[in-house]
Order: sequence, then structure tokens, then C-alpha cells
Amino acid sequence: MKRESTKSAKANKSESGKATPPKKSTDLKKSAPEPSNAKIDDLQGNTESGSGETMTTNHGVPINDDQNSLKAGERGATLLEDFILREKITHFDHERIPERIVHARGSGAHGVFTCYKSQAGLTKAHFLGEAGRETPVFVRFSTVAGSRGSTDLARDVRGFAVKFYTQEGNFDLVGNNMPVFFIQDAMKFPDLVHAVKPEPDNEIPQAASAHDTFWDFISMMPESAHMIMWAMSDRAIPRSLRMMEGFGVHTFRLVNAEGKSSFVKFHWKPLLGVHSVAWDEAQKISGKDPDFHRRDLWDAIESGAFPEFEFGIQVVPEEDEFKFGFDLLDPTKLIPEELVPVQRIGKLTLNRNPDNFFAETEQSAFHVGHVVPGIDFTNDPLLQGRLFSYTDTQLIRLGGPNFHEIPINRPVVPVHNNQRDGFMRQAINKGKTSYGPNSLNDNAPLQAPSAEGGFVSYNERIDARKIRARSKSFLDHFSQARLFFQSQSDPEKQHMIDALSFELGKVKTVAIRERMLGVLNQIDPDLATPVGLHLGLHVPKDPEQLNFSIPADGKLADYESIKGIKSEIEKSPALSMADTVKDTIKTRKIAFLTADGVDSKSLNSMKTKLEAEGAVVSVIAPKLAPVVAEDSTEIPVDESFLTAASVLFDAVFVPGGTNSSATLEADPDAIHFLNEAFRHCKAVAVDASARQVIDATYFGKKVSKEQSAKLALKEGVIIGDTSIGDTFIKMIAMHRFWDREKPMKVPA
Ligand code: HDE
Repeated sequence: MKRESTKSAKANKSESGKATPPKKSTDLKKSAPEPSNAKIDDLQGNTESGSGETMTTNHGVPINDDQNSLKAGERGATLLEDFILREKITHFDHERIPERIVHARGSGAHGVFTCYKSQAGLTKAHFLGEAGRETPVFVRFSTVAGSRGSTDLARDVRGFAVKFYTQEGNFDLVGNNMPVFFIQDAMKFPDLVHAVKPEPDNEIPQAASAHDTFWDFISMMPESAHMIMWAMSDRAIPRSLRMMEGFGVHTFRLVNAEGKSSFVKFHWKPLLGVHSVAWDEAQKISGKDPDFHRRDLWDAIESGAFPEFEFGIQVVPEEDEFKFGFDLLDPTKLIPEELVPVQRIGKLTLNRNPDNFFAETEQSAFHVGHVVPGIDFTNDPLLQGRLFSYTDTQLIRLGGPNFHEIPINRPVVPVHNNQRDGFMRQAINKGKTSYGPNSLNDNAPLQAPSAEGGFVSYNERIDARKIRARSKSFLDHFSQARLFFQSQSDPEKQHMIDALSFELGKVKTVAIRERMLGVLNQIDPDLATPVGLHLGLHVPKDPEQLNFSIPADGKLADYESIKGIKSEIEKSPALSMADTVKDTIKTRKIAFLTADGVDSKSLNSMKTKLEAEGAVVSVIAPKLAPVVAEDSTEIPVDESFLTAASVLFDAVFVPGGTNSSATLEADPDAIHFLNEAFRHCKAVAVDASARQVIDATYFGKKVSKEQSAKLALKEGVIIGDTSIGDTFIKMIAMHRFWDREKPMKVPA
């Protein structure tokens, strides 16, 4: 039987003898088409599904018994000659590879990048050379500090790494969801990572910066001040990987065919807007669904709601290099969008989940040094250090110099050079020559003239003395930190105060807390004072023990001279999430709280309305059994109160129904669900006949009794008949009603 299935699989071969690519399983897919591109096609040759096939050893020998090892008698010892057992266990013993030293926890997706308009004036990069040109991509999102199995909702920076499989080789844009970084020089990276990782004696805490060693380091590193503002903002707890920005961080160069270079900052702008969850919510999600972001990304792609990001560039002509009050080479600074607007030049669409996490997401190897002709580096000292680190780390993580041959990493264009051998070499290089010049193979492989696409490094003029030092132009550490804080809306500022109070509250050493307060005071006393109040500490006027990254024999930086530096603008609205895109409820998750006796008309009309806008509705009930509606119809239940939690949803609706309302009113889980959703500032809608359920909550008394659409859009709660759907949709699109967070706080 098994052999027959092998035969039938063989019969699947096309006339050309080429096996038809195995189809991805479609049973989970609802509406998603099967996208294909040059990279997906390339991967098919290495993809196998095993369905309908005979089991074999790794060497192709059919296996007759995969249940029992070979023994000396039924009750005897296992025989060493059992090659099937040995092979199976040996492979199992070696399944794990080292996790990434940073960014260990990640999720990947395939997609396509489409260029909007030729950028040939700025860069000769082929993938940006023509409107409509499509390039396959693989993207990996990650958290930084935690291990591979850590929670998605840690307060942390998110990695946003994109591999473009271009016709000129791979371009990796290895960015983060924050536009600046903690340090200015690669020399400090191991220190930073050692400080933030779990403490070395007891390996506590996991995936968290709220501990002594991190703040000990940060409180003495004034250059971290700006990044700390981002890390303590809601940007560090995104609602979804599909709802965060991405940044290349460093200033790069674009170089055109004439060799003219411009400075550039790279951006990703999510079309769904930039949204975050509340910190209390993030901590609860970490318990209820530590895979929250991974699942959200996977589900969106499986359902055909493909995540989309626009690619943006900020371009600074070479002659304007010194036009700004900060140094373009300093990775702790951003270029305010109000000074140099972001031009949107293309779109990234993530349209296919990986087939195998390990093969694709885990083995993907990104490198900031993977550039293509038309893109080049600057002297940013953090970028320069990264250029060394990424290949180096893959050598140990992926086990040798041939990691570029792993299917997910290989380019879609052919590779020819004289590199040979090494562990796990896949290419079978024919011929006698592996050197150049050679005459035995006509000097092949041949170098490519620049006119034919050969990479030529930007011809930057360098005239300098060797020196181990920090440029004075990097010394202004506080002005952009202040700009960030002062550009936030009031609720965002409050969240930063709360985050710092939490993080420093977890620090045991009082001197570290105090030192950090001194740093915060340089940024803004309006930030330092409430944090100091929370900690019960006096805020020092000036920071102490600041490390200006001066070598042992160097002169101390003149702290007084950098103290009062102001940023060239007072506010940058682009830095706040308050005005982000809020016009869609696509992929938003809405909980319907139900019980037997629910009014099916109320439930179904709201469901139809929300689903028509792309929202995802889950019917939740005390038990998983279908609920029997007032009209005796049976309504399938997606989750029970045991498996669902308000923190996993964006909004809540309570449909009408006298009996169901009586049940929900008396069910502590249902009431807790509502209280918690309210506490986290989510939209709540209630059918008028279920009003008693709202009256049983803590917030029932706090929201206005008289309901109008205008009030609902302010308070985030609406009670009414089936006509409330349109207002509810607007409320969900607003994401959160942060203004009610403090004044209307309820226990939950
Ligand atoms: Fe990384 N970084 N990094 N980094 N980084 C790694 O490479 C490093 C930095 C970023 O999904 C490692 O393959 C140094 C900035 C992302 O696979 C390692 C320095 C930015 C990812 C490494 C930095 C990043 C990494 C670990 C300072 C934003 C995940 C595993 C000089 C622009 C990529 C690996 C993925 C991963 C080194 C700073 C982004 C060790 C030395 C700044 C998104 O090579």
C-alpha cells in the first residue's frame, strides 16, 4: 500500500520529468490565494510534505517498523546494530542550534515589495528602478532581549529585518521599530546586551529590562537617553507586528549611476497605523497568550488580510551633511520628519506564511552588510561595527561558512565565485579552477564591470589620523530625548511616567534609581518629578557619574556645555502615535459575550456589519457548547470564558436577550471581561436590552446614562438598538480611549 502511494507520487512528475511543486496545505486557508514569486519558486525544490509517501531513513531505505527498537529477544536489550533507532535518536539529539544572541524570539513571513516610482535619480539599485517592479522578500520580526520561547509582549524594541531577493543579489534592511539606538559605538554593544539580558548569577528576569544591571548601565550612559524615551513609550508594546513602524536607524547612502551619493534614512509605515496596548494588558497577554504577536501575524496572513507597509525614505543631499544641529552619523539621533519629509516609494505586502519555522524563520540570516549596487554605508560607528558582527554570528549559529546556501538565505540569482568547501557545502563546483587569475577556465568567473552591475564602493574621500575617540558632534544626548517626550500626547506622556516608575520600581539598588532620576531631570523635570514621587525619592538636579565614553587618558566632556542644547524644533507630531491612521477596523478582534437566550437578530446584525468591515468576531459563552438563542436557533461558540480573555480582543459587544443578560450579569467571568476591557480603554457596545449587564460592572456607573453617538465617541461606550453598529465601528477604529484611563479607572 505504502509503496503504491510512492508510485502515485512519482506519477505526479510532469512530462519534463520535473516534480510538480508540492502544494501548501490549503485546509486552513480561507480566502488567501497562493502567492508565488521567484523566491517561493526557488524554495519549492527543497520543500517536501511527506503526505501519502512511504517512511524512509535519511538514506532512503523504507522503514517497516517505526514503533519498536531492535532487541535481543522480546524482553532483551537493544542492539547496537539498529541503524534505524540510532539514526532517529542521533538526529533528534542534534535538533537544536544556538539561538540568536539578541533577537532570539522572532516570527517570519514571505512577501513582495513593489516599487511605486523609479528612484534612478537617487540610486542605481535595480529593485527601486521602475514603477511596479516587484521583488520577493522575507521578513523577520523579533523582540531583542528574551530567549526564543519568551513572551511576545515584553517591553522591548522590535526587530524589523527585511531580506529583498533582488536581481542584483540580496539586500538586507535589518532595522528596528524605533529610529534610534541605545549606544553610539559598536564597542559598547556587548556591554549593553550583558546589562539587559537576565542577570548572570540567577538568570532572572526573562525578557525584561526592569532590573538592576540594565538601569545601572543606562543611568551612567547619557547617550542612551533618547532611546530610553522610545523604549519606555508605548512603542515598546505594539498591538501587532502589523501595526508598528520600522526604521533602518543608521544613515545610509544611495548612489546613482553617475556615482552621486545622497544620505538616506529608511522607514516602514504600516497601513493599519501605529498602535499599542496598555502595559497592564501586555503583562496579562504574556500569560494568556505569549504567542500573541506571532499568532496575530500568522492568522492575518492565513485569512488573506495581508500586512502592508509603505517604504519611506528621508533624503539629505550630500552637501547638506552639516546642516543639522545633530550629526547624521550619530545613531542616537533621528531626522525629524518635519525637517525632512518621508517620501513613500514602495510597498511591502506580506502574503505567505513560512512552511517550516526552523527551515525558514530560524535559519534566516540577515546582515546589515548585505547591500546591492546603489546602496552603501556611512561612517556611523555603530553601523561599522555591525558590518563585522552579522556574518561572524552566523558562523557559530548556523555552523559554518556555507549558511548562504541554506534555501531561505540563497539569492534568486546564481552565485559564482572561487570560494570552496567548508561544512555542509551544497554547491558542486565543477572544473579544476578555484582561483583567479586562471587561464584554464578563461579567467572565469569574471569580474563584473560597474556598467554591468559590478558593485563599486562609494568613492568617499578620507583624510584622517587614526584615533580611538568619540566625535564631539555626538555629545548632545538630551535634546532629542526631550523633543520625543514633549511631542507626546498627555496619555502617552503618562504611560512613559508609569513605565519608568515600574521599571525603576523593580530596581533594588536605590542609588541606581536616584542616578536615573538625575538623567531624567536633564530630559524634562515634568518627567523626572512624577517618577521621583512614585519612587519616593528626591530628584537630583544634575546627573552623577555620567560616562561620556571618554577613554582612561582622555579629558572629561564638558557637561555644562551640552546641558542646555535645544533641538531645532520644539515638537515633532510625527513622534506621537496619537494622530496615526485610525480609519479602519480591518483584522480587529471583537468579542461577543453571549449565553443561552441571546437575541440572534442583535448578534447576527452586528456580526455581519463588523465582518463586512474586515473585523474578526468571536462568540464567547460560559461553555463551548453552542448557545441556544431566544428563537431556538443554535449559535456556534468560538471560545468559552475559560479560554478567552478580554486582553486578547480589541473591543467587546454584548448582544441583547433577556435570559442571556441575566446569565451574564450573574457570571463573574463575563463582568470581569467587561471591566477589564473598559480599564484598557477599549470600545464597548451593548444592546439596550442587555443594559443590566453593564449595570453590574464597575464602569456602569461612570459612563453617561444618556447615550448619543457623540458621547460614545468620547467615552468609548455605547448602549442602544441595532442601529449602534456604525458608531461602534468608528469607536473600534479609534483603537483606544486613553483619555478615560486615569479618571475612569476601574478595578479589573
Ligand atoms: Fe543587531 N544583531 N546588532 N541591531 N540586529 C543581530 O545577528 C549587532 C543593531 C537587528 O531577525 C545579531 O543574526 C551589533 C541595531 C535585528 O535575524 C548580531 C550591534 C539594529 C536583528 C547583531 C547591533 C539592529 C539583529 C544576532 C551594534 C537596528 C535580528 C543574531 C553595533 C538598526 C535579525 C544575528 C534577524 C541581530 C549584532 C545593533 C537590528 C549579534 C554588534 C542598531 C533586527 O549579529
